[in-house]
Amino acid sequence: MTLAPPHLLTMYRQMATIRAFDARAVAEFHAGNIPGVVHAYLGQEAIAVGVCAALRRDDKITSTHRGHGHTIAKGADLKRMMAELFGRSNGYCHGKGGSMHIADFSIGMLGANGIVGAGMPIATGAALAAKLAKSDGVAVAFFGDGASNEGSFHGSLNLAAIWKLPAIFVCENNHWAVAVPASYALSVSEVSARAASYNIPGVTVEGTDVLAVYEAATQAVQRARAGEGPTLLECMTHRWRMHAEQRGNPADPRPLSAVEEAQQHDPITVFGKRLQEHGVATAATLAQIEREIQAAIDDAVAFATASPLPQPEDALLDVFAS
Ligand SMILES: Cc1ncc(C[n+]2csc(CCOP(=O)(O)OP(=O)(O)O)c2C)c(N)n1
Repeated sequence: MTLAPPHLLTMYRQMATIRAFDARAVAEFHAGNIPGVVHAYLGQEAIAVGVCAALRRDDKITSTHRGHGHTIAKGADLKRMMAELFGRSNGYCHGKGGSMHIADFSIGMLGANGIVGAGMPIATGAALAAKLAKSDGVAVAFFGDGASNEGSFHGSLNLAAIWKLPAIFVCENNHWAVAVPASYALSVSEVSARAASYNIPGVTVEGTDVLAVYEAATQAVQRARAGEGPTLLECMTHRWRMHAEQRGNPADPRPLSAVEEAQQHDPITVFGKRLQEHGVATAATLAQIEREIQAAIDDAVAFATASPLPQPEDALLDVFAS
């Protein structure tokens, strides 16, 4: 473990915060308190945290429909996020966007996105902007294995490659796109193999190991900042919940043995054990972090609940640029 203990503990705290946030979002959805959709990031926490730990605050990210983890890892405010999920006026989009439209430009979070694959061209544009501004900023696009079959993936990688843009394409391969297995939908066994078509590095890492993700992301970031162009980083992972929460809890169409197996190797529990083995934290330290996170999530839900609904007469506010 080459990182300093405070950094390691921050990574643990962020992973546990994402877990607690989305576990609560799932519960609040089924309690009828969240009117829109919730795509839980449970099980995938190590990817958002490992990648964002390699970034600066002014670096840019684009996210997906499953975006709470990326948003939290980039440093977003839990209260404004929860209020947005609740459709309340103190939320990030004043309650008009919901889970899939959260953005916070002040931390370089350019937006979640309900359109599969749509974050990649946006991140490519942000990387072009950084290059034209002669800054050493980088832009990261998170996306799923399903999105790697979209035209936006191929167009983005090609442009980023020919223009040597400081872009990092992070594929979260959880093996499923809704109910379609990657083993059916992908023409390759690993998404990273597609990097060869664009003459850029393609790397596959264990996406449940936050330090493995961090190391691979750090290399990609160094390469991008040095003007050497984009990287395709594929992180193998498992989605613990069904594609999206649904009223009435219908059965998950996937065979669940792989998920149950993955849950035996929970990325947060495994990382917590490693921290204890290396003397970075005691069980009591981790328990204290968990208590602080639970209090922060309770505060976020209380903030969301107390926040007023948007008013009908404000429907067109914040929709069009003035
Ligand atoms: C362009 C487009 N096509 C289809 C959909 C419907 N849809 C929403 S999520 C999803 C699956 C995405 O799978 P993947 O990219 O692997 O991400 P994951 O859900 O596994 O995180 C689909 C097909 C959509 N929102 N946008």
